[in-house]
Order: sequence, then structure tokens, then C-alpha cells
Amino acid sequence: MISSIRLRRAHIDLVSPFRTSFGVETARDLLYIEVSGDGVIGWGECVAMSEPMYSSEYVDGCEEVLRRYMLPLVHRNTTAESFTDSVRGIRGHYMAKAVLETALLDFQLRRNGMSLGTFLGATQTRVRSGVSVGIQPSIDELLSVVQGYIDDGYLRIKLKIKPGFDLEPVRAVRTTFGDDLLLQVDANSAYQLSDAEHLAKLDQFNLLLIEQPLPEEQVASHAQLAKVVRTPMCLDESILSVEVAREALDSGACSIINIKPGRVGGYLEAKKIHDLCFERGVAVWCGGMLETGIGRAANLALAALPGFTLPGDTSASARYFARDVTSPFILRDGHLDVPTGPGIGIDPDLDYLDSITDRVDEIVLTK
Ligand code: OSB
Ligand code: MG
Repeated sequence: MISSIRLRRAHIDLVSPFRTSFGVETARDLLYIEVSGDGVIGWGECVAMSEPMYSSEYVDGCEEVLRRYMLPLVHRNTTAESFTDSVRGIRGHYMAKAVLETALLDFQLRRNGMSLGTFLGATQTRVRSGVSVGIQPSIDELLSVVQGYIDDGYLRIKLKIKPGFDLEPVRAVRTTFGDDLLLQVDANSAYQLSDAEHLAKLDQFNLLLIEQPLPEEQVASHAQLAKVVRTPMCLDESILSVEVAREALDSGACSIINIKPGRVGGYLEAKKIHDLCFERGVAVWCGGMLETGIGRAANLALAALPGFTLPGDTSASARYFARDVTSPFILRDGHLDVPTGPGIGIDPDLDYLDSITDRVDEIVLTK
């Protein structure tokens, strides 16, 4: 039985600033949920950023909606499944739902001795890793950052692009590293449908995909864009549920999906999106939100499902942090191992986590 829930706020610096079309991140503002009872702790990490720039969600807002509307729904016998049913009436707030669902799921799986990978249907013991490369101050710096990641062994490079930083950086990376490099781009909603002819110029670079060129609400415009651009269209921000995924695929808005459990309300919904795509032969890959080891561990379990046929943004701990909150995830031959222990399969280093923690609040359950 669950006896208490802790909400922990912490912060951790990134090893280098991460610049995208929506802003620059130099640190992660963290929110963890710890579900405890009978000597077991289940962990969840919130993926929301400090500010509502990637999506409308932000970490302080997640804390508010969790405290006010979601934590009061949790009782001693609540499960991940019953929680998810109980928050169906709350619109949006996917990242807030996801952190609590994940902590509940980790709690019940640890109690049953089952790994998250096994629970979700993982078929792989390690997953191929790509890396997401932020917008750099110059093309020379971009080339040296990409060279560093290739030397590390990353199997696929994703370049962040924005208007004014697109064709030239992509051309430079393609020319320098050759045609065999698995290369893709992510615009984080920075373009408009009227940029279609410009975006079609990316077709010459033989990219794996172009990720979320247009605003998240404009799924139909992506279908229009996909008629002009030959590079496969992949959606990230737009895909908030399995229903949206189905509509996006049916309408031709995308042919590939980036699955981020935090963006769709949790691992149960993420698995549904995987299953839909797997059934249709649509490739998916696991996105990231600069997670620490707690969130990364859970993403690796998902990325081990059979439909994840493209390398994900599941990079090693060292790509993000000088010291991770768990034992570090290490890149070997371009792969990360999927944790095998119960639940998410990894525990935080509590002394270190406490040292970067700003505050912890505990809610004791009485019914
Ligand atoms: O759009 O995929 C994105 C990071 C934060 C917010 C949005 C995105 C990203 C990344 C980095 O691209 C993914 C990662 O390495 O965790
Ligand atoms: Mg993205």
C-alpha cells in the first residue's frame, strides 16, 4: 500500500547550453515524485522545462496542477492504471499526469519484481543512440561539436534548426561527414506553411526526417507541407495522444512519430502509440527532454519495444550532466543498455540528489 508521496524540487546544470528555436537551456529545473510504501519507493521525473516555450507546460505549473488536482486523487490503493482513468477529465497537463503515473507504475512494478521493459513488451536489451545537437554560434563550432559526438560513437545526429540557421548548417554537416551519416533535423515549430518551398530545399541533403516544422496545433498544415517536401515528416509537439497520432497518420501529416512519454501523459499512452504505429509499419523513435537518469531509465525501457526502429534522443549521461543523479548511462558501441531491475531498474544516488535538492514536501495518505 502507498503510505506517502513526496514532491521533490531540484536543479542540475547542463554540461553545455542547449539552444533551440524556442530558447536556450543551461540547467534543468527538476520535479520528481516519489511514491512510497512497504519499504519501496517508485520514482517519476517531470519532463517540463522551466518556461512554457517547448509547449504550454512548465515545471512550476506542473507542480501547481499536481498539488491542486492530481495528488488529491491518489489513495493508498491507487494504481498507475486507475490514476490514468481518474485524470481523463482533466484537460491537457500531460507532463504533470505523466510524472505521477510513472511514479505509481514504478512503485507497483518494483513491488511485483517486474521491470518496466518487461511490462511494456521490450524485445531488446540495448538501444541505438542518437544525439540532439543544439544551435551553435557558428558553423565551425557546429562541425566540431558534431565531430565530438561522432567520436563518442553516436549513431545518428539530429540538428536543431530555425529560420536563418537551416540550409547552410545542414549542408556543412552533410558535406563534412559524408552521405552515410544518419542525419535529421528538428525545427521545434519555428516555421510556417508559407515556408514550404524553402523547407523543400532540405530534400537535397538526404535527411532521415524533418521533425515538427510547424506549430503543434497545425496538424493539417503538416499534411499540406508533406505534399511539397519529400523528406519524411515526423511530429513531436503535435502528438499528444494515440487519437492525435491516428489522425496525423491518416491525414498524411507525418510518416514517422517521435514518442515522448512525458508529452502524452505517460508510458501507458506511449505504449498505445507504439502499438498503433507498429501495426501500421510506421517507424517510431524515443525522444528526450534532457532527462536525468531517473527519466532516462524509463525512456530506455520504452525504446526497447520492437517498433522503435530509428535511433532515439536517448543519449548518455555525459552528454547532459557532469554528474547524473543515478549511476551514469554509458554509450558502448553507440548503444545504451536497457535497465533490467524491477520498475525503472535504477535508483538515484540519494546523497547526491539531496545535495542538489531545493525542497521536498511529503503528503501522508490517510485513506
Ligand atoms: O524537441 O526534441 C525536442 C529537448 C528539450 C525539449 C525538446 C526537445 C529536446 C531535444 C533534446 O531535442 C532531447 C534529449 O537529448 O533529451
Ligand atoms: Mg523535437
